[in-house]
Amino acid sequence: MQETLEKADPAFRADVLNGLSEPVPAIPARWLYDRRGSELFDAITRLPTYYPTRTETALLQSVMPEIAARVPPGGAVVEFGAGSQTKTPLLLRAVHPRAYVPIDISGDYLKDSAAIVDADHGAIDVHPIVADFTQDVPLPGAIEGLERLGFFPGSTIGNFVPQSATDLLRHFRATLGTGSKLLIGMDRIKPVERLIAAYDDPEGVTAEFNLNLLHRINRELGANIPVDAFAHQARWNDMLARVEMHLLALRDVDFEIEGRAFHFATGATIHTENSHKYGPRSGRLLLLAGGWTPLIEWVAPNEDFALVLAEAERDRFAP
Ligand code: AVJ
Repeated sequence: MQETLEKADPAFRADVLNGLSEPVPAIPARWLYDRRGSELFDAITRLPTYYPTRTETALLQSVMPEIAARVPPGGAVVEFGAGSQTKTPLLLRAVHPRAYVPIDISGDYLKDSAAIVDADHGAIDVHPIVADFTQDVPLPGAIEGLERLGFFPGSTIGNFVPQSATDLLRHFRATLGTGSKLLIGMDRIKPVERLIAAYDDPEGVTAEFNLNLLHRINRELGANIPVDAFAHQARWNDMLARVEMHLLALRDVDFEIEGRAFHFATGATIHTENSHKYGPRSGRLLLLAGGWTPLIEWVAPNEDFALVLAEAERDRFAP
């Protein structure tokens, strides 16, 4: 007990205890991604019904020459997140930057970022930064004067409610500076059956991913949640244009976290993640609201997924 409590991240503890005490019980999605959660998410990206990763990767691959034509070589690519083994090398190979700056709150994930690049990009300087990219991040002096391209793939923007997404985009603008560009992936609104299949796969991997959060709470906060009393649930919220993940109580359940008692009645849920989907105009309006002017947009077959290249224009006195 003593040991498990010592390991607990105080921010995790606070988010869980406060989140479960709210009128609409919810836990911020970032806590889904411990080591096991990240492994499970990785497995999700390979599921037949989870279309976003393979769709975005194929789209990136096909539009790289067009991106390269709009981004001069010798600049700096700043990735918000630690980078993926497949998407990041595609971009670096096409754009030929001088520097690559991955920003992630977890140093663990950043350790692999240098390896992503070093394998076949000896000429690129890697400057990993351990920081929370939802805030302004001071960039290393070494990239001063280099043109900047921000990279935010994966539809991670969809995790943020529009108000936070707007704030996030404004922080990106402050971090990268006026005149910089941003390449961002956004998932599109599509028929509900396909959305639900992507977030409630027949293999049960997303269910395991969601339920892992309860195992994590038990392990790290010394709780006694009966995990089998909860089921994974994926819902489409049409008004807010998002897929929601919940943990649904299958029976009346009582448990304790660090001596605090919680009760969930049958049918009550813990909201664990949002995945907002955008139409062409709502996606571009979000970017504009966050201080980014869309320059060009590429859309995957079936309009399943969009990549937008946007620019942080100088503020204008008049339209
Ligand atoms: C990593 C936030 C892009 O919302 O599609 C996938 C996370 N959750 N299946 C997404 C996720 C359940 C994913 N993002």
